[in-house]
Amino acid sequence: MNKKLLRFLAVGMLFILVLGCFGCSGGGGQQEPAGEEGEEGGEEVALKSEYKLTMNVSTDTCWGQGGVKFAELVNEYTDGKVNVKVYPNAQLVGGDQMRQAEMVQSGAIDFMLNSTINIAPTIPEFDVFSLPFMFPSYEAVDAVVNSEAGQKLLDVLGDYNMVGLGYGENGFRELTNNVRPITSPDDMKGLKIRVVTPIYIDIMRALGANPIAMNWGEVFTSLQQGVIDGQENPVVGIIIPNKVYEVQKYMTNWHYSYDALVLAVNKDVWESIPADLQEQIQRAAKDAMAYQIQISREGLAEGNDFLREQGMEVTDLTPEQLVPFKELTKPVYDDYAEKVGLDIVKAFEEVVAGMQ
Ligand code: X2X
Repeated sequence: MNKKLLRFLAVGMLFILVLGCFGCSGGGGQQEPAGEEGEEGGEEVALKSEYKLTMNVSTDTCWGQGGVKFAELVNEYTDGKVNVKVYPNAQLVGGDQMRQAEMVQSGAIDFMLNSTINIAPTIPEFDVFSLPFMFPSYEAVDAVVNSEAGQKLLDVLGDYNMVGLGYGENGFRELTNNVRPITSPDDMKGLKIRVVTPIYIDIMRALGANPIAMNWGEVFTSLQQGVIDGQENPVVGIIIPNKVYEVQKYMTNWHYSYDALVLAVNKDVWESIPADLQEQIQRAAKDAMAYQIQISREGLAEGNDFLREQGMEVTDLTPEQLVPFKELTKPVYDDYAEKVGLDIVKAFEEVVAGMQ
């Protein structure tokens, strides 16, 4: 090897080493300062080359499409300066869906588009959305989400080192099973129903079912293998895109629990982003969540027809049929209202009552 070539190689190695160290200095190898000049005072602002967004579901779902839309709009509105990458199927938490909120709180993940169900184990206030039969209609949901009460709940994220950017929608959770049609609580006796969190365990127990807590990633196979008899999730948002109809025979529309989504970001990450870009990200959040809610509601009637065509027996419970379900779950409502905080529950109830 001649001297020139040796010198060239040595310089090259040094260059690679220096670059490598730069990559490490941001912590966990995630941060690569992009060296963007801040507008105010010309100070250096380090944007990450990639901001991670976690979701529990696939990009085929309405929820997942909302996450993808957000990432696209952030890129567009910030002229490519901010790059959000979507990580679906809870892959950043090894499928452990309830850990996503604490990972964003700690800064291990930057953004989440997460169901309030998955957030509640970290922040109990978020169980307010899940209270049984809290919301009689989409109008009531919209009124709450757009009210001061809805905003106050988002603000609670601040106590957990996060900033709420807006609400999306998973939807009203409906019940599917493989054993029999359900028209009264008696029909639920002994059915093994997959749920996520304690409030749903208590609701199912109050109705006589046998709840089994399980991560979403395991549900399809467990239904297929008969480990569980049923599950509950929104029709258009989750049941159809995940082909739950292939492994379930009966569906009951009972609107017993509404599942909101929350788009949030780690507070330190947020504060490291210049104000003009924050504004664009906020705009992207607003537009993406409006789109996400729209697609979650579109085609609900057709969705139920589709499920019938796929061989499911679909039952819509009447207001009279719902009465015993409401009565039996009232103690669960009251118990969790205490855990949520009665001020928040009351504020939600007042908005809902104002709609009727
Ligand atoms: O696990 C579920 O059922 C799902 C996908 O709806 C949530 O993440 C709450």
